Amino acid sequence: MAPADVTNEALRIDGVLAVSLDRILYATSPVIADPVRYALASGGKRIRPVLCTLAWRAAGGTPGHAGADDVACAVELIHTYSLIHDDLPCMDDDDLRRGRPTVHRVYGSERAAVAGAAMIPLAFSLLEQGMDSIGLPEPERRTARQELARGAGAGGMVGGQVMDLAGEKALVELPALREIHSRKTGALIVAALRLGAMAARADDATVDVVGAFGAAVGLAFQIVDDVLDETGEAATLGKTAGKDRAQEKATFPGLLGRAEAMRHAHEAVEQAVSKIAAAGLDPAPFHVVGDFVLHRDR
Ligand code: GRG
Repeated sequence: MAPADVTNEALRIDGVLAVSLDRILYATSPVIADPVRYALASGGKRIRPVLCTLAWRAAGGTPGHAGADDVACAVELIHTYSLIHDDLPCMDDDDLRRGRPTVHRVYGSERAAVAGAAMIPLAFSLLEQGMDSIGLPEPERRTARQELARGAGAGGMVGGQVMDLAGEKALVELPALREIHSRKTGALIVAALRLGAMAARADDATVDVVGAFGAAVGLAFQIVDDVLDETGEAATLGKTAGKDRAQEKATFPGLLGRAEAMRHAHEAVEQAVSKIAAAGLDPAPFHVVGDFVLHRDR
C-alpha cells in the first residue's frame, strides 16, 4: 500500500457510500434525505471507513467486498452525524464544514438536527446489511453491533463531547485532555478498526491489536487536528481555523508545545505499528495510514 492508495481508497469509499445511500434512503422523505445526502457528499477524508477496510483486509477479508464496505460506511454515517450536531448553533455554532456551508446553514437547525438523529439508526441498518452480505453469524453480529454502539455512545464519542463541553474554558491538564479525546475522537476510530477485523471473523487478539492501533491513530489524529487548528487555513481545512484559541480550549500543542505534541503523535503511531508487526500482521499498510494521519494538511 502506497500513500496515494489512502486517497484512492477514500475516493472508492465516496463511490460506495453514494450507492449505499441510494439503497437506504429510497423510501425516506426528502425532508430528511436531502440534508443527509448533503452532509455525506464527498469532501470528508473518510479516514474511519479507510481504517475499517484496512483492518478487514489485514484480517483476511477480500478487498472491495460489498458487505465490508457497508460496515465501513456505517461508521462514516455515525461520524458525519456527529459533525452535523457538533456544528449546530447550540453546540459549536459553525458555518463551514468539508469546504461548504454547514448543514444547518443550508437546511436550518431543525432539519439538521433531525437528519443527524436519523443517521444513527441508518448506520445500524447499514451495518446489519453489511453483516448480511458477509454472512456473519449471530453471536459475532451482536458483538459488532455492541462495538459500534460503544464507540458512538455515552462511554465513547458522545461521552467525550460532554466532557469536552464541560472542559471549555476550564483548566484541563494533559491526562484529562487525553481522556476527552480518547473518547470524543478515539473511540469511533477504535471501533472502525475493530469492526473491520470482526467482520472478517478475526480472533480476539487480532481485534485487540488493530483496536490498539486505532487508539494510537486516534490520539495522533487529534494532536494533528489541534496543530492544524493553530497553523492551517479555512480554505485548506474546509472548516473554520483558530477555533480552539477563540474558545480558550485546552489543546495538545497548547499544553506541550507544537514540536513535543507532534513527537507524542509520532511515537504513539510507531509503537502501535510495531505491535501490529509483533502480532504477525503485515505492518506496511498500517504504517502508510499512520503516516497519512501524521502528515495530513486538512
Ligand atoms: C448531544 C452531547 C451530544 C453529542 C452529540 C456532536 C457529538 C455527538 C459528538 C462530537 C464528536 C466530534 C465532533 C468529534 C470531533 C472528531 C473530529 C476530529 C472530527 C473531524 O474529523 P475529520 O477530520 O473530518 O475526519 P472529515 O470531515 O474529514 O470527515
